Amino acid sequence: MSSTPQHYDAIIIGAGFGGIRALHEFRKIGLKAHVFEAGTDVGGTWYWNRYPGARTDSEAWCYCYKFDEELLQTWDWKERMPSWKEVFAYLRHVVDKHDLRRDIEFQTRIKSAHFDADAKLWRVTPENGVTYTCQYLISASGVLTVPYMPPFPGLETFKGEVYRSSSWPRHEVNFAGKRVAIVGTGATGVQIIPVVAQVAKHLTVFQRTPNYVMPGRNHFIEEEQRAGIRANYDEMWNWTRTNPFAFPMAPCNQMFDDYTPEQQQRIFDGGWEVGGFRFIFETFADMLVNPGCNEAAAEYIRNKIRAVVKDPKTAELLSPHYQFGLKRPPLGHFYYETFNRSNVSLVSVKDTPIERITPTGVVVDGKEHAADIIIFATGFDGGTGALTSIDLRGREGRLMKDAWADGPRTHMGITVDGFPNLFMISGPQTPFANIPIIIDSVVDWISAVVQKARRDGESVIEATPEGVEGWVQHVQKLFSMTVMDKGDHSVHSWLMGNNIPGKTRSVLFYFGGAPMYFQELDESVDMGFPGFTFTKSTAKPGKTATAT
Ligand code: NA7
Repeated sequence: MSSTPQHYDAIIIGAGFGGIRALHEFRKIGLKAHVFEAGTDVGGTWYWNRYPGARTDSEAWCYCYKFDEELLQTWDWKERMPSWKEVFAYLRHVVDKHDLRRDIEFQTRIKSAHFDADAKLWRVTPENGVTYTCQYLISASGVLTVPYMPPFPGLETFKGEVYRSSSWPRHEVNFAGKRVAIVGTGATGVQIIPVVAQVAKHLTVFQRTPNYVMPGRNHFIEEEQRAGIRANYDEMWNWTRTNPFAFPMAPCNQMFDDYTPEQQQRIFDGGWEVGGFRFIFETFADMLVNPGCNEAAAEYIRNKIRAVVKDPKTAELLSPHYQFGLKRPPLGHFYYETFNRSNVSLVSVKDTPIERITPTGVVVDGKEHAADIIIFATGFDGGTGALTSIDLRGREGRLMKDAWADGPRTHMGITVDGFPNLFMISGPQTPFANIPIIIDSVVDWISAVVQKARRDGESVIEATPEGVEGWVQHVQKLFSMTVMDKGDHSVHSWLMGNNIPGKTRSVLFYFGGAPMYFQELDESVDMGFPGFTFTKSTAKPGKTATAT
């Protein structure tokens, strides 16, 4: 057996939306790329999060790839917000249609990746212990990959069934006639609760912080609408370039203070009725920066909760009182209505946290809530978790975990100084926006910089510390303009990382809007990649050509 490790031009971690798009691109530009995927199939988020009620919060026709025009004209999306099954089937189809599966190695979780500065390559080792080498390392392991599980005492003594939303089993879970407990009321819990409530004997919801849940208003896509979507893709892609959240919606230019209170209500009504994120995107452009507008939106939603939930005490417990947008607002389908059911009870664990789990239930404030099944939907170490949870080392053995101890530091959300030839897809400090669209532009940028380096005979591409410092300052400044920065810092939000005990609250996303980000990517290419160094293949390590 040869002792020389298998070498690839590029190793891609993860076979979700980002990894698949990157593999397709690298093949296109003639690179030998290989994907390592922990699951048994492609899908990423849509492989793992197969819990009851799991569906996208984005509309199907823009939560997909742009690169395959034929597929856009032939794939039949069934629902406005597709279920996990539909997205999973779509991604499997893309992979098979483009014969990508042969370059994806499944059930292979990456344990470590070390940059070898002398050899100018990455040494990548999965959990199976076999080491591979590559020139370019692409992290496509997603925004929400590493689940967070609070250490509830006594969990190991529980005699019933335990499920985690982020690693839902492949078999059907039978809730009929069972007493079910669910911990967590984020976007995931909000999707699970109405579905399980319909079949469970009793559902007890343990809520720490209420969310502003907007109506999803999912529906089947009729043939006529489908034909309209297919005829308008070019226009839609153009809109995704001008919408702050990269959705195909005409830009909203309405400023809250330009309207009378009656007009403001009517505009909010319009956004609420049409459903989905349109309550944010199609009402007022200044909702996340104008405190008056933000509070009016928050009060509008609280009034909706009061109108739906019959028990005033439950309605009040479900009503948030922090800035709208501080936590990522979930979309619900009959979420608030579910709390009017006689088989559903809400237990607030805000002031009286879960004390322990017993063999037969969950104890809060000295009282046991009996359960046959417990579901944990307790969130993720978002943004940075995927990279800080593995042994990822750049120059001089520096760990990414240490480099980001006080929060992520990136250049354009794609690269990190001291970690040459590492490119992140959906990395921290990229826009908080429609993910497949951002992925598309990021992969195009990575492709452009790699092609430039290969054309010029340069083997190492690296962000400069100045480039990174500039980007960090930039994203911080953008964040400081939002209500999130001024908002209540005690409210946990994976958007800022403070949902994880001990994690520094920091700016994990770029809040300048997708159009400005796209422009910055385009300018970077046009200007020859400022803020990066390029090392010639023949040059001694450390000897670099600087793009200024
Ligand atoms: P989230 O939105 O981070 O929600 C996690 C939930 O778990 C949230 O309600 C937390 O309450 C709750 N949680 C966490 N720890 C505890 C403890 N110890 N006790 C009680 N409750 C707890 O994650 P999701 O998976 O729902 O959504 C993630 C994203 O996926 C979502 O935004 C979409 O982009 C898709 P807290 O709010 O911290 O008080």
